[in-house]
Amino acid sequence: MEYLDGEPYLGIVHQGSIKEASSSTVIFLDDASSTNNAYDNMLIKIVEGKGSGQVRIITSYDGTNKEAILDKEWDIIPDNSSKYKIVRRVVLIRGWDSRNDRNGDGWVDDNEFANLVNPKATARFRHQSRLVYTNAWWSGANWNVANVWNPNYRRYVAEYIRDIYQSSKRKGFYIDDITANGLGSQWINRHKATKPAVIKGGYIKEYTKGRVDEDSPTNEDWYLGYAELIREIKRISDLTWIGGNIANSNPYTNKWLKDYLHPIMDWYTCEDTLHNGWAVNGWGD
Ligand SMILES: [Ca+2]
Repeated sequence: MEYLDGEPYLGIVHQGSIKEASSSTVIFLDDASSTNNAYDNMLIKIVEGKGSGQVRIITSYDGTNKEAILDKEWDIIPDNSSKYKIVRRVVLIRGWDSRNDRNGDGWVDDNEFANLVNPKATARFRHQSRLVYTNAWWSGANWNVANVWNPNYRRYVAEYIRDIYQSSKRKGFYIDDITANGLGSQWINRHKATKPAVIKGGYIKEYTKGRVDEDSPTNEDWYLGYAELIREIKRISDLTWIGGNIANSNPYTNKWLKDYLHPIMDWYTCEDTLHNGWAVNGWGD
C-alpha cells in the first residue's frame, strides 16, 4: 500500500506544542484529545522547533496521558520548543493505462515508465489499479471487490472462490455480511462517514458513466455486477447452495437484497435478529 500525507486533501486533525518526548513517544499538552486511539494510524509532523521536518506514524494513543507511541524512533528527539501537526494518511491507488505498456508484456518497465503515454496513469501492473484495501474487519476481508463491471475480473474472483471451497470439499458457499464486507462492497462508497471516500480520481475503465462515487446510479450498477459475480460462482462451481448473513436487514424491504440478491441466494442467516439476551451491545447482539 502507498500512503500519502493527507494534509493537502483533508487538512489537519490537530496541532499544538509538544510537552515532552522520548525516543519513540510523544506527550502532548492538555489540548490534545482525551479519547484513546484518537490519533491511531495518523502522521505526526514536527513543523517547528527542535526536530522540525521529521514525520512518524502514531501506532497508538493514550488519551488519559496524552501520549502517542510512534512507529520508529526519532532521529532528533523533539522537546517543548517543538510544534506538531497530526494529519490523516490517504491511500494512493495508481491508475493503469494499457497504452503505457508499449510492448504489451503486461507491465510498465523503467524505459516505458520514463516515457509514459498517459502520465496520470502510473501503475506498473494492471492489478495495482484493481484491488483496494479498505478496512481490516478481519484479515480475509481486507480486499474489496472493485471492478465488477469487468467479466474477466468476475470470472477470476469466481474461480478463486470456487477453488478455495473445492479444495476443502465443501458443498456450499457462505458469504458473511452479504450486503457489506462479505464478498466485498463498493470500493467507493457514497456514505463517506463510515466508508472510504475518493478524494481525487476514482474512475474505473470499464465503468463508463463517470467517477464511481459521484454518479448516482453507481451503487445500483455495482450491485448488478456483484449479483453477476455470485451467479458466476454458481455457474462455474458444483456448489449446491449459496447462503449469506444479512445481519438485521429485512430481506423483503432492503433494496439491495430484494432487488438484486434475493433472486440468487438460497438462504440467509440474520445473526443480529434473534437474541437470547435483554441487553443490546454495540454489535446489536
Ligand atoms: Ca511493458
